[in-house]
Amino acid sequence: MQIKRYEVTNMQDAMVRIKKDLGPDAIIISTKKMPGRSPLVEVVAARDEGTETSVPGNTPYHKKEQRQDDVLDGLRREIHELKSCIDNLTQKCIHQRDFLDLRETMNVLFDNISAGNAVHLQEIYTRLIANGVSRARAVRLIETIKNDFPREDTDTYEKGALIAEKLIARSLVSDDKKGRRIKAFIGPAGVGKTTTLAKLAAYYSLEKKIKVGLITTDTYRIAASEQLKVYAKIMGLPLDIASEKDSFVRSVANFAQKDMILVDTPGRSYKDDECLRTLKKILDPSVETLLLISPVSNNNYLRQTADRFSSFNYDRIILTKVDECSHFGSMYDVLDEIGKPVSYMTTGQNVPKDIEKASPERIAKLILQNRFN
Ligand SMILES: Nc1nc2c(ncn2[C@@H]2O[C@H](COP(=O)(O)OP(=O)(O)O)[C@@H](O)[C@H]2O)c(=O)[nH]1
Ligand SMILES: [Mg+2]
Repeated sequence: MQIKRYEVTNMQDAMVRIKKDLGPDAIIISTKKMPGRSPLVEVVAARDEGTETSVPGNTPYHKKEQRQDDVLDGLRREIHELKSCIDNLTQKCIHQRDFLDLRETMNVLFDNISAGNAVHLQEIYTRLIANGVSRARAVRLIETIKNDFPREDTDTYEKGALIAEKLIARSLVSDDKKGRRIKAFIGPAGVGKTTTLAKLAAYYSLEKKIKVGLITTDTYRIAASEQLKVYAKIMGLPLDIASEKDSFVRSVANFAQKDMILVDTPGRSYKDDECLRTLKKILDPSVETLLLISPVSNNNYLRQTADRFSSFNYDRIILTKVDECSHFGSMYDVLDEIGKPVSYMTTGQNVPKDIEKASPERIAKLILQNRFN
């Protein structure tokens, strides 16, 4: 490396001299004002010995031209890429802005429609929205209450709310299909799969006196299976660990005498596609899959989770951490879109007691009353 020191009155001067001495590839290492009242600035510049000096006269003309062309080509490419990035972003922003504008307009429209209703119906509408129900859905509910029921059945807040609750319950799928022998608990990391499995294992084995075997496919985290091992030990239930298809089939065969097999799955992030693919291979269609989601999550996240796991064609939903939820209405849209029955709700961290059977009526109450007890 060649280093040179300059004392100059301004940086422009410095740049001219550095370029002249060290060529265009030189870099400035430091600039420092000289001590005292001196107007001079000390500039230290350097040039890597490996780089060619382009001091005029040192570089053959055609080589310099070639290098300039290369640099320009590179710049042109970058400008082109940047331009298409900006175009894409602008398009996206326009779409998003249009979408937000449209949503805002629709919301105003829905509020206006509601404002034309009797006061008690407006109150039900406001209540639904405050609980997290979308305006579109709330308007539809109120319109149905107003148009499809005799006036004397809906002329007070209480009567209207009761009908709203019934309509919500009617729109949700009830859990009347028979469950299967092998049940796998799937869902995002930390949603409560292992805890819920332990609660149900206790319920079926201790209360219902059913012979239960446990399998965990969660071998990704070092302590993952330990949590379930502890529960299995306390309940006196056998636990097998199976991280791939063959060992899973063996474990199921080991539990041939069991009435029910509960399967825990990894708590890794489900943004991880590889993890989902492996799990999909292990759980063949004969396994009943229960997707765990928590109404604590916002609407978008619930929708994304439902989408990510859609390839499992899950049979049932379990709502977790209901005790922590403050807006039960936000799950309504997603539950309705998913169209699968909710079989259980978990209501706390205590194993085994914090779990209860769910029903459309119970969920409708949650959505309208916005509290779970
Ligand atoms: N408040 C509350 N916490 C819960 C509930 N279910 C599970 N948890 C907690 O959520 C955390 C993650 O649970 P875990 O079963 O390990 O989740 P997994 O990663 O899906 O297996 C633990 O601290 C649990 O105690 C619930 O119903 N309510
Ligand atoms: Mg777990």
